[in-house]
Amino acid sequence: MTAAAILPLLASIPAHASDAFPLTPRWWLPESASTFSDDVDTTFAFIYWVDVAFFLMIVAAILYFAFAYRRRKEGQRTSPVRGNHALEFAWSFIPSLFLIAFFVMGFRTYMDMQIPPADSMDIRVTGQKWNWSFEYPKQGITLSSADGLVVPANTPVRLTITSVDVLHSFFIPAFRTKKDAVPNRYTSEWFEAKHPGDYHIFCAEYCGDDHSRMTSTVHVLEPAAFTAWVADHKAASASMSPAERGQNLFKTQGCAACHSVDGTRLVGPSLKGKYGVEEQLTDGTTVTVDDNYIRESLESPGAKIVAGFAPQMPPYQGRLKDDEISALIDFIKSLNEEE
Ligand code: HEC
Ligand SMILES: [Cu+2]
Repeated sequence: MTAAAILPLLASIPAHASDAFPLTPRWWLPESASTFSDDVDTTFAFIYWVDVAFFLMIVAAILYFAFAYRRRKEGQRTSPVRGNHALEFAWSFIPSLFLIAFFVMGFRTYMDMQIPPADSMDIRVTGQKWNWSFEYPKQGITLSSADGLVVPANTPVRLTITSVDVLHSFFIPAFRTKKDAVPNRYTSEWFEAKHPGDYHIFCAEYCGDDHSRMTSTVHVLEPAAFTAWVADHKAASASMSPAERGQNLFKTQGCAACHSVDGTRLVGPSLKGKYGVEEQLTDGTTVTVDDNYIRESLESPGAKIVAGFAPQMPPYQGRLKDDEISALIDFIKSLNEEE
């Protein structure tokens, strides 16, 4: 077979590999919910079944040869094999056709996954111990892990991902998409969800104590429902009091991952009823929890460490604006009134 014969053969591998290969084992994979997830599964399944076939052929050959050429008499030798060009050509050429097919299928899907369409909607994803925050630059909305990532169906969405502390990895199994969140660097991934629904988000990079709780959900809405949601969300945030804004920041800035507001001890102390209380510090001194102490806790958390806790809090210096710090203080204050 010449190159002229092989090229049309390769071109005939369908762009959407899933159309060509019906043996994809859907039952052992997560739901396939993005425009390229079927292709990822099919590429995987094709490689898998080819491997199964070769495995069986090789094991069968091993068993057959072991039996056919077993030593029958003491001192018996088999005649030496001097080589067989036709056979050697066949076992090099046929597998290399499979390798080329793996490459073409994999490369096409990889390029699909790497290159977001030009009209993609942008969302920023920021990982931190142990929260994902989702920022919609055009819509002016910020969401936390607890809110989830809200996106329209049948619309390409491009995520620009980073981390403020350690390595995390943003993983949506149903969309077959996963990218590292790296401090001081942006990575990106994109997807187009095929239909409305809720899908898991995981952090796929071990990142400390509460790594396993660094989960969230993608809420895929019909495009019209998404537009309505954006309008509702903006109206609701416009009418928020400072304490309510603080409550929102408390979620989107990841405070809620380490601080409860109901008295439960997490990685950090609960902030319920904290305001105005005398706090015992590790160096034996005490401090009153007031506006200045809270501000200092945010800007340089290492300055005063609460007794019984590890210095795990990340500094928020430069990440929170003045009015955001004030809103957070108002929220922490408001936790006293609720009692
Ligand atoms: C990665 C976990 C983590 C995150 C995220 C975090 N904190 Fe903390 N925080 C701690 C820990 C642990 C302590 C106790 C040790 C210390 O004093 O540094 C603490 C202490 C504090 C204190 C002092 C509490 C006291 O009892 O005196 C305040 C106030 C506070 N954090 C507020 C916040 C706010 C507001 C945010 C979000 C902007 C936040 N923290 C984010 C872990 C965290
Ligand atoms: Cu993580």
